[in-house]
Amino acid sequence: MSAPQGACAFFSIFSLFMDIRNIAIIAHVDHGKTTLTDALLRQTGAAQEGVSMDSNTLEQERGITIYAKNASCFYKGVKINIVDTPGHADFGSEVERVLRSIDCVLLVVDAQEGPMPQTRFVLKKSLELGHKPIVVINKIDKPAADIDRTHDQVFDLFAELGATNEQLDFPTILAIGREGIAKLRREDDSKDLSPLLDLILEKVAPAGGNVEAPLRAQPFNLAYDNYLGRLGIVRVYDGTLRVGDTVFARHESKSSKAKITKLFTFEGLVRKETEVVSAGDIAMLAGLPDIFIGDTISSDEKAELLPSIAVDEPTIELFFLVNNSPFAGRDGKFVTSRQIRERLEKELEVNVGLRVAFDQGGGERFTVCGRGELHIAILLEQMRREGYEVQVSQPKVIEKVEDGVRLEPFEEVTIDVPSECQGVVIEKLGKRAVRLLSMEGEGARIRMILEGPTRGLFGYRSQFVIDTKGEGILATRVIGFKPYAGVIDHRSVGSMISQTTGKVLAFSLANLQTRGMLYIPENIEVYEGQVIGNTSKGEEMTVNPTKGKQLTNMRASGTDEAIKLAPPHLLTIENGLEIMADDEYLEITPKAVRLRKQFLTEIERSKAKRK
Ligand SMILES: Nc1nc2c(ncn2[C@@H]2O[C@H](COP(=O)(O)OP(=O)(O)OP(=O)(O)O)[C@@H](O)[C@H]2O)c(=O)[nH]1
Ligand SMILES: [Mg+2]
Repeated sequence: MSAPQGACAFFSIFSLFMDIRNIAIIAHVDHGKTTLTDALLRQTGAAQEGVSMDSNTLEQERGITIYAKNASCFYKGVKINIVDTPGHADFGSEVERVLRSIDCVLLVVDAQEGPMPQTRFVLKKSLELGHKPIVVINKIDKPAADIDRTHDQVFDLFAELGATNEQLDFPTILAIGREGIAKLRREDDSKDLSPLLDLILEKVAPAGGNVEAPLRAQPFNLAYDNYLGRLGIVRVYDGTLRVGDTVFARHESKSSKAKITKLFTFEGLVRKETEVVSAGDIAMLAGLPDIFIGDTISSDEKAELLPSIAVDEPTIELFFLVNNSPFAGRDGKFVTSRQIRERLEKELEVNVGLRVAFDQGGGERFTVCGRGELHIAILLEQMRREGYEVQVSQPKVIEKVEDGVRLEPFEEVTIDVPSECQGVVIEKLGKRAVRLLSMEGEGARIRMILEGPTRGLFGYRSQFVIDTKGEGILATRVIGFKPYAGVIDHRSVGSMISQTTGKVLAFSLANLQTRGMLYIPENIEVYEGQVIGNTSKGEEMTVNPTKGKQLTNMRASGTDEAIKLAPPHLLTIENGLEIMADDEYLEITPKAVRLRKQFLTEIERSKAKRK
């Protein structure tokens, strides 16, 4: 696959002197980062029509970015390396790492929503690192877009976050990312993104670095390849990386030596193999099996270390267990503890925010710690798609003790709701120890900022959707550990449990749906001890969902078909993690998500309770 000798030599010389700009696109979730990046790549010819940075199937289905990704394009002879970042708060630490390795950010803000919690978080991190952001007020085509208000809010946010005068003087550009249009002024008649590309060339400092100096590079992300093993995505600060060179990967307490076996740069959306990458550029390298985020990669073991990059601590934990439900092994390919263990070990190669304790529970149970429910749910979703079966316990927050004080993770909550919902939201969150900090807005919609323990927010999201009839926006972000907030009792519903194994019939469901909300449709199989719904009164209830109507004569048959059932509240991994109780497991297989009692029979359960 290597290029002919001549071409390679030309590329080497070319890359040594290339003018490079390194930027990241940051924003709150859904404000349009990926759409804008895709359009930039398309218009510069770096990517084809219809190809997206959200290349992972899960990303495409959910319409969110999960992994930060690198791409590049050429504009007016300059190479622009672009890192598209995820906007969801669970992946915030990934963004933070990226910010360390680029020179400027495009801060994308939705012209209707204005700055949201994650805007604040990523902007704060950028300002602290001394970046001078370019603000992109995006989605100006939305009917309720308000460019002036958004600009003012962004300015206030800069000021509040302690921006320097230079940072406060940020350039602003307006965009309709979806149509691939950017313009400096409202009245400009632009048909493409060239005003934005020109602004990038004008405002972002050339990557620089001394090509002649000894090598220093730093990984800010990891990737994995079945053939090449662990890959590091690095920014080259000084010197050049060359295939075949022996380099050191060092950290305060470690130093390992290995040979670079392969090198890639990013061209458009694809990685392109190369022999040499020089200062200023971003590369992916193979051959260093224990390369880690924040290491200094150098040719000289004594070279000064680059400032390290911190990886945020996990905030929640849960057990992953071998599936031992009565339906275990029905549709999974990988079901044993050894297989689950190997899969988790592989995940640890690249999933930087994840921690796993393998040595508890006699090898049948692993403690998995992550940055939030979505972080864990995505891993589970990926595993089930690969053919794994697993059971998980209810997520719990990770507590710690500092100077004798019990601490737990806290989150900032930003809520945007129709004003009539404000009361119920404050009341419900108040019961969960989440306190109102500020409120603004008049008329139809109110924006509130609240703060409370992660523990209090577990399971609240689905309640919020119901209370605001789907009209509310809720965004949360971990802000750190604070003193324990006391006992919170937030389970107002109980579980409806099947007392038998068999096929669920509409006739029984019709009765049961009057007692609570069902998680299952008719005509599927359930097992004894499976949780098939909740009970609105809050008590546990054991029921028989497999009972059919007693047939007394021929005419009565077929009446089941006339029964009208309300649509069930089907379980997904995410809502399952939210609603499950302490004595339950969520069973996840390639085809099903089931909730079950840890003890399947009533006798076992009452015995366990008495203990
Ligand atoms: N009206 C309007 N919608 C847009 C525009 N740009 C993007 N969108 C829509 O906004 C939604 C989110 O866009 P994405 O580009 O995936 O947002 P993102 O910031 O990458 O989201 P995350 O990566 O999940 O944080 C999609 O439905 C887009 O079609 C725009 O200029 N105008
Ligand atoms: Mg995205």
